[in-house]
Amino acid sequence: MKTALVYHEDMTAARLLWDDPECEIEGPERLTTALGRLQQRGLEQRCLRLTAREASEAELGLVHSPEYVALLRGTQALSTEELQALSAQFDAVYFHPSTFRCARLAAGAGLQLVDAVLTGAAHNGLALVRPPGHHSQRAAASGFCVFNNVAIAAKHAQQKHGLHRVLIVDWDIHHGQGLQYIFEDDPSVLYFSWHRYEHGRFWPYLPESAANAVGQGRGRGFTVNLPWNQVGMGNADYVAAFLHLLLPLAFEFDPELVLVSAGFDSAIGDPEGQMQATPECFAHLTQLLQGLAGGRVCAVLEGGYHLESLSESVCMTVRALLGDPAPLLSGPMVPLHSALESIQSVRAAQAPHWMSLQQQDSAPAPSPSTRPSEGRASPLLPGGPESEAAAAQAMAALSALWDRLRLHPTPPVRTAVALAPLDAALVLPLDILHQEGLRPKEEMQAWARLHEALAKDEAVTALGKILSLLDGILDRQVSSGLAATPAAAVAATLDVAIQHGLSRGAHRLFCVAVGQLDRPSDLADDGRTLWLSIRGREAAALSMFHVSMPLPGTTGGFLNFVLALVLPLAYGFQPDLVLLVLGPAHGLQDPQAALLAALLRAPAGGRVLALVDEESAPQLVGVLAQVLHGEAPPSLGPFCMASPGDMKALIHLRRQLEPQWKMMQLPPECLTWLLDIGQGGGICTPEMTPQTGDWR
Ligand code: Q9C
Ligand code: ZN
Repeated sequence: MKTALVYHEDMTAARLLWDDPECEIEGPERLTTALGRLQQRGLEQRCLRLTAREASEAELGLVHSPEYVALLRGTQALSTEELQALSAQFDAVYFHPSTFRCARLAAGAGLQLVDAVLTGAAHNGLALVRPPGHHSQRAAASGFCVFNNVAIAAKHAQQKHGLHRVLIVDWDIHHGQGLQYIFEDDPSVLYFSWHRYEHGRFWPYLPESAANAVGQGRGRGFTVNLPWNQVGMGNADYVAAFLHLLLPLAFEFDPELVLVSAGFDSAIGDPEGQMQATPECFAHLTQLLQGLAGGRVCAVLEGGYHLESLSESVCMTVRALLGDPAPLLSGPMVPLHSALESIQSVRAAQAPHWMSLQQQDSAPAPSPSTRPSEGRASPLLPGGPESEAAAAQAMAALSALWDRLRLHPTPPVRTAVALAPLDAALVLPLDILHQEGLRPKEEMQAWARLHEALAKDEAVTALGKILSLLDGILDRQVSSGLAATPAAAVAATLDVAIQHGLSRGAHRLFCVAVGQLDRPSDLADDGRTLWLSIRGREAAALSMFHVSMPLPGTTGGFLNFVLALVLPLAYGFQPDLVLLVLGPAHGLQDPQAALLAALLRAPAGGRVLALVDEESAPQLVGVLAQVLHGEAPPSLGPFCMASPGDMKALIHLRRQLEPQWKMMQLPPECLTWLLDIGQGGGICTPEMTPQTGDWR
């Protein structure tokens, strides 16, 4: 996996030359601190280092008017007084004699990154740039932004590389109104932005930053605005926005490239955003996006003004791009009511334009909350800008958190396999620890006596390898594993693996069992294991830790099931380990199995052990090994809407489970409404629909 890191130190030249409290936060130390931290963590050294080039005037012309480019060219020769007077013509902007060069390098860095990824020189990457770009418009600078780096990169990807669908994810805490204006009538670019909004009372104070701005003309539905109406949004809110809004649309859109307007003023500690998401959250967001576009993710720095928080968040983003597993998210995974209201109002506004939202809810937007603003009881919540003690306390808590993270370094081996030699040969080359039967023979024989299916020699040998692999994961020597066992022994092996994991001190095991596999009958329903079986005959939650559901029959149904059920369960449960078992007649297509394994890595801190039967095709085994290793899963193929039966099953489960599993939540009024249309107001009982393939 190659990750490009594009930079040029000349981008540190521009700085504020006069007194302006609004602009003083955007300084050169933003870049030097972030880069320094990447070096300190050994991350910069693992990247393909590229020196930024200047964008040509023709390239700037992909987005900006010739007059505006000429105006900027002219700033190089202006006096400080003239620069200050010109700056005052724009909103929250300052110019410096080096601004034109810096801004051309910033735009050029984005182009170089896109070229590296689309020519295959790199898989993904980050451009560390300033000035930022997403507020910049065809003929206007705004909000520290001069040229719209990401917009230019998107147009370039289309014109020079022939791409048809580009997704822009703007996770900066300000609305990238420049990006919105440039692409609002363009259905080939899907623009998603979340932003601090507070019902219009936050900069840039635009009505078009609201959820009901969905694009114009043919571009309707290709602008997605998620306004946050309260400060204090955290990890649970950001992940919920991805699972319940961005990712369903993004998978349906099926982009060929993902550009991230990667502003980190949405992270904890930032004076602009006043949000609470911790740096690891950006590793999760990045990893979730890597399921799209064959992993072609290009992140370009936008805002981020708290140097410590910015630098850590940049490191987390680069770690995820490099394929390292994301650290577990800290804090309670319970979205704020205000966040759910925002997400739901966007789903309602976008439902006419997206199949993936249609059956689930074309529910009316919830009426605006009359609740007083909520907060989380958290030592990390600063008391406001004036509360210095609270801010200091928050920073102390942050430092402690990062120290804890450093105590859990990435395991030395990323993926280990226990496979027959022939299969292993197909899966190489990876940094593989090929496990031999390292277990005491007596232990294996004891297990074999208990399980008839394990009595055969080869099953015992396989089991020995699998238990060693499990130990490797629990001891943090190995991140993820892939193992094969004879078909007849899958269930018994899983049973032993669960018992072994629990006895080795795992606190929470999440078993995702696909195919004809029964839940071990002696498994205690004590919250230490969460059992999800797929291909259950019906959708049923026998307890909050014992869920079964039929395998959905279409791409849309499968995606709903992963995004609305599997990942919310996983994020809520915070497992030590995920056991993903593909049992007899599992029915998953290779790309589906790969996506499931790839996405499950994020909530599990990378600790996924996939268990397949020995007869599985080498292609399946190969693609599972690759995604567990951090490579991107292949595309699921064309999007087909979920069948009504699959939707009903999902809604039924969500209704049963969401009181306990808060990450599954949408505002209550939405699901009630759904059940009304689904069942004429009655209780929803799912019915099986035969899997007849695509349903339209
Ligand atoms: N106190 C970027 O993050 N100032 N630009 C707003 C509110 C402008 C932010 C004033 C903030 C611009 C790229
Ligand atoms: Zn910003």
